[in-house]
Amino acid sequence: MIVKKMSKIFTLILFLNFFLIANANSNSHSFELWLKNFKKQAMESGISEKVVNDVMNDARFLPKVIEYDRFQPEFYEDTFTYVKKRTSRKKVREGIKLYKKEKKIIDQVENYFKVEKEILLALMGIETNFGKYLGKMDIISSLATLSYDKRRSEFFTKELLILLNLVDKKIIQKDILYGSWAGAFGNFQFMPRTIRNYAIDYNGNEIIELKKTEDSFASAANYLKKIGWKKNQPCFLKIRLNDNIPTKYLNSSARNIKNKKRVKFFQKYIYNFEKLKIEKNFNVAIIIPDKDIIPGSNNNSPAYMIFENYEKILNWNRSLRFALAVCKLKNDFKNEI
Ligand SMILES: [Ca+2]
Repeated sequence: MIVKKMSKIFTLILFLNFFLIANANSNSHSFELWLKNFKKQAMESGISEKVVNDVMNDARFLPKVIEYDRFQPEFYEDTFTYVKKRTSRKKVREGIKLYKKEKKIIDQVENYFKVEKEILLALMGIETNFGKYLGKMDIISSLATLSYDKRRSEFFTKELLILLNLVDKKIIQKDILYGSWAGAFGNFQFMPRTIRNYAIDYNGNEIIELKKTEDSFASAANYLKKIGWKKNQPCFLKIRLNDNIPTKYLNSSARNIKNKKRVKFFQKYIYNFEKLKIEKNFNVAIIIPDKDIIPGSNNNSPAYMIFENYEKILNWNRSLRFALAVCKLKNDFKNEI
């Protein structure tokens, strides 16, 4: 079964490579046409001609970006593997090391924004392994490629326009725009829209430096605060479900968390509920993240009770397992810092 699935994936990759090579020539021609139209659109939206030309003249079509977009390995990992890979002991040790080095500024940010240092460290650890994997892609070309590509053109065109606007206003410097293949930037992997809405110049030197501790931690804290993260509130709890739980109470998609109820409502569906020691008035939902990802998985396991803070991490990145990994790492730090 696994061999069969792997060979299918392999065939898909082969096909994709062939498709990409076959399309490379026609792409470069129509990409130039797209670029011309995009520059016009950017100027019409009010961005100065100089910045549009400065920034966009080096934009290239990057076939690798399309390849990454179509085949993202993490979509195929089960929850256990996904979380374990991203929350290793090594990662906890590295986070503590960073905290000790930058204690003064991180404590200051925690107190000012009322957002725990542990959740900030966890997000940075998951996003970039504490600044070690910031990405080396030319973000302008990544965003241009994804804007030109049909799949999510509208979304990425808006992101690219926002980024040009930030450069035009001298909030972000063009020369440092290297990051992930999907256009995310800095220690916490902010997309342009997130930079515009939540990033701040914390040290007051008039530019936002998201690859540096001061501005990046303050911006991440500001973001969490603004979307409603609540300090010292729980994020998730691993549970064992009884077989009698109706499937309508089980969420497997991060898009829309449904059927939120008080903890006490779910009591009868949870094995050994008394041992959980949880306040019964919290508003919670139940998730089973493997269901839509792993064919033939046991529908009721693994299962988690999720709280309001968990949903804030979904705002940050709409993936059930991403939010679990972040909150698990946060708890690991909590026990050790
Ligand atoms: Ca700054």
